[in-house]
Amino acid sequence: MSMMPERESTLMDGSRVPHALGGLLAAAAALATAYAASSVGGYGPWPVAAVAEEVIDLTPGPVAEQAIDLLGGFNKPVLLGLIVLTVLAAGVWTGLLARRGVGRAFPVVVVVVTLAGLALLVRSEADPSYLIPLASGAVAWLLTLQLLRGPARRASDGEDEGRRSLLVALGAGGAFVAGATGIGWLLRRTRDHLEETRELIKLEGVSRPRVPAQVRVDVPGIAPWQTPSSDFFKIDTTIVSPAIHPAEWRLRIHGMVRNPMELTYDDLLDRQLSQGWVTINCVSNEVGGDLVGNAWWSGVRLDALLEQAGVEEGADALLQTSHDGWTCGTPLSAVTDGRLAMLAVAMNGEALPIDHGFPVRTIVPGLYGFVSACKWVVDIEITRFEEFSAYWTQRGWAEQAPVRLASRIDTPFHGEEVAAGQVPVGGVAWAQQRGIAGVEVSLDGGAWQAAPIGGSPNKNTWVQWGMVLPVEAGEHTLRVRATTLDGEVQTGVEREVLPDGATGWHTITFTAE
Ligand SMILES: Nc1nc2c(c(=O)[nH]1)N[C@H]1C(S)=C(S)[C@@H](COP(=O)(O)O)O[C@H]1N2
Ligand SMILES: [Mo]
Repeated sequence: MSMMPERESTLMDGSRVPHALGGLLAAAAALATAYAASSVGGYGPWPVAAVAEEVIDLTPGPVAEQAIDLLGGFNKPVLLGLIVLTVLAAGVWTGLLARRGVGRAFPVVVVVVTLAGLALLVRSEADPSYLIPLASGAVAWLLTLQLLRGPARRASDGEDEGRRSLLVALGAGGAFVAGATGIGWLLRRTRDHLEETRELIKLEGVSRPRVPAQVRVDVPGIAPWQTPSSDFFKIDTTIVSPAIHPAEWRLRIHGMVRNPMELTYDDLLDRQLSQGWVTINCVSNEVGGDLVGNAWWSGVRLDALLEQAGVEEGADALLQTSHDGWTCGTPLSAVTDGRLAMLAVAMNGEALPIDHGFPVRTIVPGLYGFVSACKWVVDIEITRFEEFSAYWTQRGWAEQAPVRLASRIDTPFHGEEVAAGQVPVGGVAWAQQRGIAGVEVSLDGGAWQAAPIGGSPNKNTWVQWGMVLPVEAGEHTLRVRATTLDGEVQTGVEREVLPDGATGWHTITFTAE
C-alpha cells in the first residue's frame, strides 16, 4: 500500500499534458492569425485553402475519385479539417519540444510554414505579399509557445499557481483565437458581399477597352501596354479597403462654390460618361520601378461638375477626402484646363475594383496619385491651398506634384544573362500631358542612339520603346532617356522620390554570353 499523497494529484502533475495543451493553443493561434491576416484583403487566399488545393492537385486521380465517392460533397471540408488537424497535431508536438526551450520547436514551425508557403507561391497569380499571413501566423505560434511555457512547466510540476496561470493563459489564448477567427470571418463576408454587388453592376456607357493598333512594340519582355487591373500597382494608407455599398455612397462638392452638391452613385451614372487611356504613377516610384500602370478609365468629367457647382473667384484647390479620412490637394487648374480629369467609376471597362477605389475615385492625368487620385472619394471641397495641408504634404511631401518625365528598361532585366549577338532591348516611357517624342539608349556609356517607340492614343499614356542592339560577349551597361514633345530631354541628375518624384536615367547591367 502506498502512502497517501499529500494532496490530490491531477492529470497535469508531472505530465506532458500542460505542454501539449500549450502547443495546441499555439498552433490554433497561428491558424487564427493567418486566417485573419489573409482576410484583410490583398494578402491572397487563406493558407489552409491554398494547401488544400495543392493537395488536390497532387493527389492521383483514382485516389481523388475514391475520396469523392466516399465523402461526396463533404470532401473539401473534410480535407480542410484534416489540414487544420495536422497543424494542430504539429502544435502539440511543438509544445512538447518547447519544454526545453522554444528554439527546439522552431524547426517544426519552419517546416509547416514552408510547406504552406510553397502551396501559396506555386499559384499562377501568387505574390510575395501572400506570405504576410504565414509570417504573422508563425510569429503568433512562437509567441504563444513562449508565453505558455512557464505556466505549463509549473503546472506539470504540480504547482497550484502554475495550474491556475496555465488555465488563465489557455483562456486568454482561446479568446484570442475566437476573436481573430471572428474578425477574419467578418472581413471576408463583408468583402465577398461587396464583391458580388460590384460584379453585378452594369455600367451603361462604359465601353470595353480596345487597345489601339499601333501602341505595341514587338519586343518580348516589355510591360503590357494596357495594365490588367489585377496586376495594377496598389498604394494606399488603409489596411482594409473601405467597403462602400454604391447605394450608400455620397459625394459632397462644397466650399467655394455657388451651388453645393451632393451626388449619389446613380446621379453620377445618369450623367454623360467620358473615357480614356491614362497612365497613373506613384510619386514613390524609384527610377526603374513599377509603381506605374496604364488603364482605360471611365467616369464623369470634373470640369463639367464644377461648372455646374459654380466655382467662386479666388479658389485654387480641391481638397479631396476619402471615406477612410485620407486627403489630397489637387490644383483647380488641373481639373478645369480641359484634360480628362474625372470621377472614375470604371477601370478597364469594369466597375472599379474595391482596392482601386470602388465605387468612385478621382483620376487626373499628369499628377502623381498622392495629389490627385483619391480612391473611395466622398468629399471635395473647393478651397485654397493656403487653407489646408493634405495627408502626405503634412508628412514632408510636396504640395504640388506633376508627374516627371521618365523612362524604364524592362528587358533585359538588371543582372540578366542573354545570348551575345542581336539583343532585343525595350521598355516604357511617360510624360503625361506633354507626350513622348522619342527614346534613346546608350550601351556601355556610348553615344545615345534613338530607339523606335510605339504609338499612343493621347499624351496621357506611356509609350513602349524597343529595338535590337548588337552586343558582344561580356558585361554591359544599358541606360535609357526620353524626350518630350515639347523638347525636354530627361535629366540624368539623380533625385530621391521625396518630396516630388525621382529623376535620373534608369541604368541596368547585363551579361552577354
Ligand atoms: N483613399 C486613398 N486614396 C489614395 C491613396 C490613399 O492612401 N488613400 N493613395 C494615393 C496614392 S499615393 C497613389 S499612388 C494612388 C494609387 O492608386 P492605385 O492603388 O489604384 O494604383 O492612389 C492614391 N489615392
Ligand atoms: Mo503614391
